[in-house]
Amino acid sequence: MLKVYANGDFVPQDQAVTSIYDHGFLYGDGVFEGIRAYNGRVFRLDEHIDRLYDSAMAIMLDIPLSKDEMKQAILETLRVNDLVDAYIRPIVSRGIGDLGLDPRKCPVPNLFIICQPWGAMYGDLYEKGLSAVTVTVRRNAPESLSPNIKSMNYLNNILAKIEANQKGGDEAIILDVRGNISEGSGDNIFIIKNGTISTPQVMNNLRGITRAAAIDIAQDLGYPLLETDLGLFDLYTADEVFVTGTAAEIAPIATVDGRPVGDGSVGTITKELMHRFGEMTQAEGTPI
Ligand code: PXG
Repeated sequence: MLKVYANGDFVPQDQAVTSIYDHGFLYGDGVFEGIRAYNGRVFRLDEHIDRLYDSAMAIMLDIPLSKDEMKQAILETLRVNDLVDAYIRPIVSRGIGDLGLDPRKCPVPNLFIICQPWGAMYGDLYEKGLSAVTVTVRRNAPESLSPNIKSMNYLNNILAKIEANQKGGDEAIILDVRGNISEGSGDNIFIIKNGTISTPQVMNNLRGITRAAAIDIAQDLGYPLLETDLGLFDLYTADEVFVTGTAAEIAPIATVDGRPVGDGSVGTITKELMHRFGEMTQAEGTPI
């Protein structure tokens, strides 16, 4: 059985538990990360740790470890589980309190690090392309709950995913309250038009680490890259569309709302980016 890091100890999965009075459970009060290891190396570990601590800072949650201790705890969790290709999920919840929502009732945060083996999330869809659907539920307004906080409250994303499921789509495309494209339920979105690659600015979406890697690759290959407001028009008239995420990697979109993207097959630039991203994840990263 896999072992989970639980507040400094390694325990079997079924013993990695917290109380129903943990405000993570009661209110979704906490933060997390989704990280991936490829070929014995953790991809962009420092970036994930920085984002975890920024999410925590945004909700005034003090993580009980230094960033370096967190890094070592993540690497050690992979080592005790003998994992070289894995998905890694650090979770920091507010901790155990009472039924009142005041976080001051929770003096000690709970830290868990879960790891498990992980392969390609979308299977043959990397060749065929995903069907994406726009959903009516809007992304949390940054003035209410910033999408930059990777918090334990994912109901906004889950509502989007439910709607995509109901509509028969592989992934949801979520607009923000102004009608601009924000992101998918668990990934960022890019469109390509006449050789220019565009993605929404980070105000209305999570500052994806795969998004940053895709931008690095696009710039390296010399494609013009824009971070800009995008609307439904841009989506429906794009030559190519793809999404990026730690779980999804770079995944091509073949249809949006039943409309074929380009000729409905995976575009050439998307293929090139997918290939380069594959090389990057195999070669880069913090050794386990
Ligand atoms: N946007 C959102 C809302 C996310 O949750 C991304 C973008 C991509 O970010 P990274 O840094 O991974 O490139 C995410 C990532 C899932 C799943 O099951 C995905 C994520 C979190 C939890 C589960 O697909 N997120």
